Amino acid sequence: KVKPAATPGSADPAAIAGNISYHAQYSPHFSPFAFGPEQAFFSTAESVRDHLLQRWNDTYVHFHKTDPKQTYYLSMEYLQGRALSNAVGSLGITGAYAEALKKFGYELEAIAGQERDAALGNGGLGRLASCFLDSMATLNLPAWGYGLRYRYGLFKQIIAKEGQEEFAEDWLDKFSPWEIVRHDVVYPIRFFGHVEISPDGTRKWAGGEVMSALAYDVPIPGYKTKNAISLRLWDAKATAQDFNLFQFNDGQYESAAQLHSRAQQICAVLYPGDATEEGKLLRLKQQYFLCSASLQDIIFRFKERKPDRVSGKWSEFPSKVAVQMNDTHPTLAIPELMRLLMDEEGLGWDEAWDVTNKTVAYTNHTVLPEALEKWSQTVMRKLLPRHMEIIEEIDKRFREMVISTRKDMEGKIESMRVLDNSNPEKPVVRMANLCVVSSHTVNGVAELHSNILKEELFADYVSIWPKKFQNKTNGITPRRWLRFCNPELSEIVTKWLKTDQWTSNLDLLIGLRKFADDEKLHAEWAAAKLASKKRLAKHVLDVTGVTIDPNSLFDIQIKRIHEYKRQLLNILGAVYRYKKLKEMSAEEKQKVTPRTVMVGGKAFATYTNAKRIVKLVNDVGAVVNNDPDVNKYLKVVFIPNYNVSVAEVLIPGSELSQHISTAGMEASGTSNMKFSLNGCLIIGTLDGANVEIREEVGQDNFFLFGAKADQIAGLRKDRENGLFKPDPRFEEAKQLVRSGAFGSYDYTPLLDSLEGNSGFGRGDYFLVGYDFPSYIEAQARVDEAYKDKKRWIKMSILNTAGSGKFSSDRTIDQYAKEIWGITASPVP
Ligand code: DL6
Repeated sequence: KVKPAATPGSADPAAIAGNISYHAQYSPHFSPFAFGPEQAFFSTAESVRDHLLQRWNDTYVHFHKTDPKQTYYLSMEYLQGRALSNAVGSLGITGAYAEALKKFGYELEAIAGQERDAALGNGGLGRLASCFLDSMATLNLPAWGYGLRYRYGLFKQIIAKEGQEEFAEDWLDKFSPWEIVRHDVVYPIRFFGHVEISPDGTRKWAGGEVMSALAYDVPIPGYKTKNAISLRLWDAKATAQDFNLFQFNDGQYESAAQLHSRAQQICAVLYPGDATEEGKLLRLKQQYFLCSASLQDIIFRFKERKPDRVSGKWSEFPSKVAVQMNDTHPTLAIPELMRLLMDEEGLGWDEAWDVTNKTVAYTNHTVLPEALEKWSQTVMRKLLPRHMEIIEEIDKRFREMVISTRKDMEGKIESMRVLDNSNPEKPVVRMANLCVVSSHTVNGVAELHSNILKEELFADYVSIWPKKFQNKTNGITPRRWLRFCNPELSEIVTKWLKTDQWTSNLDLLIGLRKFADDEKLHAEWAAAKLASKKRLAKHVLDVTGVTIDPNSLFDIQIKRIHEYKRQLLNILGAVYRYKKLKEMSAEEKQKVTPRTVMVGGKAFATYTNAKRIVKLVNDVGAVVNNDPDVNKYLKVVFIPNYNVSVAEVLIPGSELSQHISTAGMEASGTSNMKFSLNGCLIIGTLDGANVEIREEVGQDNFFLFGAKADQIAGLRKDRENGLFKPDPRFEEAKQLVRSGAFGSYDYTPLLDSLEGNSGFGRGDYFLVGYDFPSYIEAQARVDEAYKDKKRWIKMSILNTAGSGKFSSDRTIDQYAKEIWGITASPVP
């Protein structure tokens, strides 16, 4: 009934309602005359997009005119989650949109819940990239993100009888209202072919197959600023010329559209399985596709902003462009920039190398050997022959440089080289080494991790380039991860700090410390937590059918399932707790702190042990939750299909969260920061960012256990030498699982990975057994602390108060100043 009116960008509820109605009628995606919640979501999102478009255009023009140095963040992953609440919140029009939707009989929250998560990422690395975009926009930085527009996001996880099953996540099932296809931003991308040498000796890549990269822009609004930046996602397509009409009419449908089908494969899924050669080739194609399209676009913009740059001003490039490689996945940006500069723009090697080196920087996100990418030289040469030549030249010049300047390092050269030819059957390119050799700066993502990089993984390079290595402790955006996902707690924070400025200056949270004993604050804090716990309990009931008690301690571990993250330690701890409860008298049970243990996360489809862990959590839950002897005191729930929007419900309702990786193995972790910000206590090891969180919130407000990073190698050695004596409590827990108490599934291989003396994945490589007793003891301290409500709430307040450091605004400000050399450029 609301009159349609095309008044884009208004903040008046009546005008907004008219604009929503306008989109429903004149940007229709559904049959007319129905306006259910789904239609309401798309029309509302399109109406919000009008605001974003205006800002995006203004920002583009402003950057064009002022020509600042700009950062381009290259990442194979972005975990954007839902965008509607974040967009209206950032634009300061949440209330106006809520009121407008009321005119149609809808609540904003319910309409926002219609949106599908954009899950173009896998875990922490992808979510970090999304938090970074939010901070770049909020800090008015000239910066863009580049990624791939995967047709299907990270798989949908369903828990069936046999455990996790994976299904395609159809986030584009209808369409995404946030993306804007740019039909005029198209670049050619070549694969295969050969290198042609012209008479003057110049080399050029030719032949092979060429497809197109087409840009889709997702506008990213800054919080309370006019700036909106771009997440530019590339899609692959072939043209009509690549469609063989003759073959098609001859009934050869598949071969007629071969290139079309190969183009579709490129952006079909994130991380296609790479067990086969085809899978490996596809992943390499994806990486190159991202790098080539992005660099062509960056060069285009460099020239567009000052057309006289077209020739001869390449030394200016690094003063106008910074490229950040998010892990090694975009490493091909290095040889691609070299190729474009030399083969397309006519620069010589030295000049091209100087420009490339001053432009690119690399962030390392893991020290796990299996995650350090290595590509077969044979595959690389076949797919990207010119790039392989360039990589060989980089390798050769690096060796020569070391030999001529650092005689003392000669013995180290082989392990530092970009090319690893140690296995003549399978020579590989080491992508991390290529990044280190070619970048001006390399950083780790938490202090401990950066120190491990400097002292172990990259120690040899440090002696050559001591200034190249930095730390940039990760951060999270306080807008999504407190302001918007936890409105109750946000209001209390604003009320007690007497300002809402903490949303863009998180250090202000420290002001809560002086109220940590205030009883009024305690009452409000407890009420907010209870409201979030009830919302969480409803989610659990909806998705699992299990009823959980909001008065029990909510204990959560949510992250990708991986042996180093040790969900197995958590679940064996719960098994031990269950066993002890079974042995207790009714009277003894009265003294127990009731607990709900929740675990969520996806296991990579081919990671068998991770899938067994998922199954075990589910099996333990099925027994414990239905055991009337204990289920008042313990519930164990597996939260299916963990993603960003599920995290937004879980984190506000959490009281204890587990960050319990084997020390030295989790580069940083970022959910630890989100939990702590929301007043949740951490039980954790001294690993990744836990170390810094504990320093900031205070040792008394963190439940620490476990071996330290510098003990791990020695402990593994001890095990190999048969010196490890397992604690009887650990044996009891494993034995109960082996006994079949949790069903008939065969857990022998999983439990056997905790036995024996050595080897990756065997011999308890992740030291679950070693840390088990101190973990159980730390959990007992948690139980005791929770009984004292006053103490617990104080600790909770002190966690929030100590979270200021972990704003991604702080992280991005440091990248901007210390790596990129860019400054804020607010739209006037
Ligand atoms: O830096 C973001 C994130 C860290 O918080 C995690 O600790 C780290 O595991 C993750 N790294 C990756 C890279 N691959 N692996 N494994 O996802 O980065």
